[in-house]
Amino acid sequence: MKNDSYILVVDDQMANIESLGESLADQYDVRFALSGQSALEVIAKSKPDLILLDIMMPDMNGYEVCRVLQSHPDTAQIPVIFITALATPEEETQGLDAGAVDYIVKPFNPSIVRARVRNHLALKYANDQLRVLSLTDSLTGLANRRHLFERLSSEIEHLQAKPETEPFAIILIDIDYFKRYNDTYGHVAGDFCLQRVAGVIRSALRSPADLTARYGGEEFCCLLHQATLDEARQIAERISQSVADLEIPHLGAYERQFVTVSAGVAQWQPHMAHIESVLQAADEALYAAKATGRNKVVC
Ligand code: GH3
Ligand code: MG
Ligand code: MG
Ligand code: MG
Repeated sequence: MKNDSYILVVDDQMANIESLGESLADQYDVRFALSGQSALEVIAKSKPDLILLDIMMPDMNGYEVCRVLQSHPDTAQIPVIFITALATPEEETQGLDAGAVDYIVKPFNPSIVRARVRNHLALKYANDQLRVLSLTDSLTGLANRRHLFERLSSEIEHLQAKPETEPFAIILIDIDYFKRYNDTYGHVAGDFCLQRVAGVIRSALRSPADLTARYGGEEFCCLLHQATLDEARQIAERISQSVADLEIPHLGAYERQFVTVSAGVAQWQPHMAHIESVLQAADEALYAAKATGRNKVVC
């Protein structure tokens, strides 16, 4: 069966590339690079699922390529298998220390290369799935709290490195009278309501650089990359209107009779020391929205 995994073979000898290609091309999308530098360029454009990497190459050797890949979060998860004529225990140890998942000595046996590639791809896919699961809220499919905090930390790191850029803003959104919704319609209907509200919030985002997370039970948080307070307020207003437009009946919501949300908006300020500071600012705004009638946005 043809697998669409993309494998990059890096070797300075065309003969090695050809024989590895012959062993793998019937099962995978195999591409090549003839030097470490050109491999890094290819990887920057399109991330392989696995890399077969020679060690002895002019200019930049395989150990160095592997270390560069390990040092960037975008490429650190790509499995690297060294495939090399260097056969001493010290050389193999050095390869594994550099971050490779496996080490094959030339001349290689094609069926062993195929088996190792298959096993490492299976492991990589399992790891990718685990990572997605660990960052996703299972009810709504939105990012979970862990994912939100990872992204908030990287936003703050980015701002510390480039203080001249526009900071991020956040919107905290809380469904109004949701306890009464559950009491009136039951938890299953409550879950369905959460999913519908989550869908509305997700579609209000501007770009993949923004993130929507389920922050707690019936609370959501939007992280808006490089957004002014006014931009964030407009997005929050749009979300609030779109939730109201769903017209989900809610007899417990007093005179409104439909599900609505309240939102608090805040922007990261240079004097803030912690993630919690900006969350607290948004939480105070949300509290003010709740205290002054709900179904509104406060900055
Ligand atoms: P307010 O307008 O002040 O926000 O009132 P509220 O009733 O929404 O606030 P409160 O925090 O008292 O209640 C939140 C409710 O959300 C309580 C809990 O039963 C419900 N909830 C939290 N997580 C879930 C969930 O996963 N599914 C369902 N169905 N309900 C949930
Ligand atoms: Mg070589
Ligand atoms: Mg709440
Ligand atoms: Mg609520």
